[in-house]
Amino acid sequence: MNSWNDRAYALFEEQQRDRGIDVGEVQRKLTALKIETPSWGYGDSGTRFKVFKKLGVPRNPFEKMEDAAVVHRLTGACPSVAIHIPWDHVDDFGAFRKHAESLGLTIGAVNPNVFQEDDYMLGSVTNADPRIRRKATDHLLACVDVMKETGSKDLSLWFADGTNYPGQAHIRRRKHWLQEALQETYDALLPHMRMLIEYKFYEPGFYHTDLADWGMAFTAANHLGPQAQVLVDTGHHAQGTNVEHIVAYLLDEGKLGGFHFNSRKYGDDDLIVGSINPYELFLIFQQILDASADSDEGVRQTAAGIAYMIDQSHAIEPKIPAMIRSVQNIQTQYAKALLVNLEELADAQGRNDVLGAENAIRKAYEMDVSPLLASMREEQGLPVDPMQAYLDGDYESRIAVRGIGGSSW
Ligand code: AFD
Ligand code: MN
Ligand code: MN
Repeated sequence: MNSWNDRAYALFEEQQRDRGIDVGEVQRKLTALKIETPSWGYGDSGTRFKVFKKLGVPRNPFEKMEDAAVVHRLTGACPSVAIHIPWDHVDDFGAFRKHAESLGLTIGAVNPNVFQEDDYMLGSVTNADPRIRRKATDHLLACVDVMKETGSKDLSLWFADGTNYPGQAHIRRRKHWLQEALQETYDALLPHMRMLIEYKFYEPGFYHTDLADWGMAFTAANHLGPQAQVLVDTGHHAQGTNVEHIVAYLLDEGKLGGFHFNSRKYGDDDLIVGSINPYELFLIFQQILDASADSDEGVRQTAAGIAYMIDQSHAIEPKIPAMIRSVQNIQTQYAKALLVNLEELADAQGRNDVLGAENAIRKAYEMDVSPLLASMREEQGLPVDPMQAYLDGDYESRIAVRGIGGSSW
């Protein structure tokens, strides 16, 4: 590192040593944090009002992998890519897997799409028409078959199913139809696979959504069994929801399977994670790190098995830089959470020292972790500033030949 970084790191290490924090251990855990990027985050996407098409976005799933490989090459933190079916349907998933592997990537979670065909206007697995429920369930089963070819472990389920008006549909019958589809799909999973059930409190259903909150997803997962867990999308909660409380509860119940990271101000805005409320992201990681140190092995295992996935729609910002920024924001808040002295915190909590416990958390959040991030990247032979490294490079100009017209789907 340059002399400034060296001096900053030396001061940082001394500051942390004096607080009982082992910076070497912190850096090891920070290096071990792997973040899955979404194939759909590289293609054109937008809002229901407009998709602003960008020059050079991928024209096919293979090119999405090439863009994802750039993010991984510059950050060292993104070795897997989630795919979305049929947006990422290819004739030969074995060849697709080999293409990803040739780029230093693996194919991660498989996301079925049962929300974009006309048949699904009034619901997919909860549709009153048994023909449509069958069609949707068959798609879920087909995605399990894709997982067998891509070597994926996680089936990541989100349903747009919901209604717009009171009385439109029978909510309890829909609950049973949903569970039937989940059960049939769950029974098709191989022993190493997981089903991650995602919830969302509204949109596109504006009156009710069949999987509207963590409790419904938790209950559905519990009815299925140990290979079903909950996926927390950080943008899927009503205003003011305490997301880190949900995370703590699901961790303690062994049912936190993963995240879809993004930021929200008002709705499911799919903004760059950590850009609106970085303290929430820090507090989520603090709960995970607390669970990682828990005396209960099951809680520790749940924390260790979390899939950290980004799910964002970069409507106005350039795709690859937005993904790099997202990864940097995740690493920054995780690094800060690693600086919480858990013994100091537990001691203050045990003494009902309100301000002491709050301070034990907040002061870690207020610390500058840039020397640690620089050291971690330097030790891996990575650019200390991955964003600047991308901007200084020529990848953006090289992919311009793709023209305009690529899309997420
Ligand atoms: C939309 C949904 C949900 C889902 C994602 C990918 O709100 O978050 O996980 O699309 O299918 O953002
Ligand atoms: Mn999501
Ligand atoms: Mn969403």
